[in-house]
Amino acid sequence: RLKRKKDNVNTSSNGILDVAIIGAGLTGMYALHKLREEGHAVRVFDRADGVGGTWWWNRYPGARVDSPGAPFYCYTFSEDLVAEWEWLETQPDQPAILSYLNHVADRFDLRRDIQLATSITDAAYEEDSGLWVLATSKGEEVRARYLISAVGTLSDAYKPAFDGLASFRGEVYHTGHWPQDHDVDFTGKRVGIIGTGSSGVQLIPIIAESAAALTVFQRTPQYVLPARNRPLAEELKTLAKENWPELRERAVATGRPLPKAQELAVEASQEERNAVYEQAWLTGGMSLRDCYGDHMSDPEANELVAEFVRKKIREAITDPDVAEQLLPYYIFGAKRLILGTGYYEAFNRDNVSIVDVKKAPIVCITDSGVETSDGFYELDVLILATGYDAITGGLTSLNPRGRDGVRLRDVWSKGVQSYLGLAVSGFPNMFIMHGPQTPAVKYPMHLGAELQGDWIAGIIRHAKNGGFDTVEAQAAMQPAWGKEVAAIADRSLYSKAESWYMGSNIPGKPRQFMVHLDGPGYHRRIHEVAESGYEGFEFS
Ligand code: N01
Repeated sequence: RLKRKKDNVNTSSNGILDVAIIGAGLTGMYALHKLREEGHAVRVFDRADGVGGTWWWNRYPGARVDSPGAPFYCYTFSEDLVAEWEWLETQPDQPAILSYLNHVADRFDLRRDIQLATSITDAAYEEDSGLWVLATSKGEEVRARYLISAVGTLSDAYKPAFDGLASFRGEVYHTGHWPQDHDVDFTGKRVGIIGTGSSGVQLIPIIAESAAALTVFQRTPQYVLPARNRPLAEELKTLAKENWPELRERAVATGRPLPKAQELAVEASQEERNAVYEQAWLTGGMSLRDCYGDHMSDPEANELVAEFVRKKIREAITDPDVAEQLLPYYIFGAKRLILGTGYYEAFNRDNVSIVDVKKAPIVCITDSGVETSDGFYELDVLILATGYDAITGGLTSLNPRGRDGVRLRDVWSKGVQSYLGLAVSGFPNMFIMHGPQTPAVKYPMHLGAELQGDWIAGIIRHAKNGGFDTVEAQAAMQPAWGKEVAAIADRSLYSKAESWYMGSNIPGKPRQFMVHLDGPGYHRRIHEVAESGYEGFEFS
């Protein structure tokens, strides 16, 4: 556990920060580094007791990175950092990633401007002074010229409002709020887990090893690909360290550091395709999705790969009825693909059972277990692997107030409106990193944070050099931006299923594909906007 440093808070001489950043995850940490380099007085606030954001919170056993894995799941801006850090496995686990982020915090001396264990409880733009006024959980008032949201894309844990949840007398955990101070012991216990997204899938085989009984409450079956975590090959380590600038350049231009397959599944013979699929299945990670170029654009190709996975599921599970329940029938990859280790095999164990809560929904939670419409399951431990109010939840739960006291949640009540996903009209001097209508989770996260952080530093510099105090997105730019993001999504298969990308996992949330799916195009676009003198922004 890290101790908060209370000294050395960096404000300008009048006690006003140039920039307040919310979130000390990988995004906020880069923004701090960059903006401090530019000479700004910056402070980062985070509710956690340590840096690392999602990797600080998600300590459940089995948490590991999924795509793209090491050595590419890292910052790209410093070749020295790349050279000095040793990744050991292809899919580093949560402790490994957290120690990397702690290393970065020390290496770039970030901690002196990070205030931990502090939630921002209110954020309001003050018209007269042109400042953001923040209230913290410590009772402080903080004033800053600029506000940057780096609150994370999967940080606002979603707990369904099950009737009776509070009455459950056993242990209850949400995967995103796993206990920091003790290990959870499943030995000999009757454990229930609701949710089979990435978090549930990573946890299930581990719980199965020690629990007396594990009941998996599944609403939607998933496509789970083998992670095949293994020691990272020396050649890959060397390749990365020796060619970093070129790899980085390719990642910026294409969204991936290594070349992507161009061949089309629909053009391959069945024999060729099967050989490619089998090899990709053996290689693990996201190889199966990426082994052909048309899986996520052509429904026919998508069905070919989907059927291959279904075949693998049938082969992995001994009981055909159980296998049938685990077969997904929607578009492969439209819900985020999952990397698992021994997930399907766990259902062959005598102590693991599956309950289909789409067929027989959960009615309530009682003091001793879960009641569905056709049965009761007595439990000692209940795990909610029920996901997040993704992409917007971190910011809408803060619900900042812009001009005239208007609340962001009201502005977004029928769907997100933004310009470049970076700014919202009516919220001057507020920038959002990895927010909705940006590539966020569909582009390398660290690299995306760096490019957005550099862009924000650029617009602040532009304002300062021009003698302006206020920067604001023009309302007229927003509808076109929204249409552009939606049009890209419509051309892909990602928007053709229910998923947290669409907001459909949260009751009442407007359905809207929230991710800009052309990451490289997005970054070219925001660069052009900067080059044009920030077209679409008003400086005053
Ligand atoms: O959450 P999810 P997650 N009754 O939203 C079910 C990243 N991540 O925490 O599919 C019953 O994917 C819900 O059912 P359905 C990764 O990007 C990365 O697992 O909506 N069930 C689903 O099964 C991932 O995509 C890693 O029908 C209910 C599950 O809960 C993202 O985080 C590890 C329900 C939620 O799945 C989120 O993953 C973990 C209800 N009322 C996560 N409500 C890495 O390895 C929800 N569900 C990097």
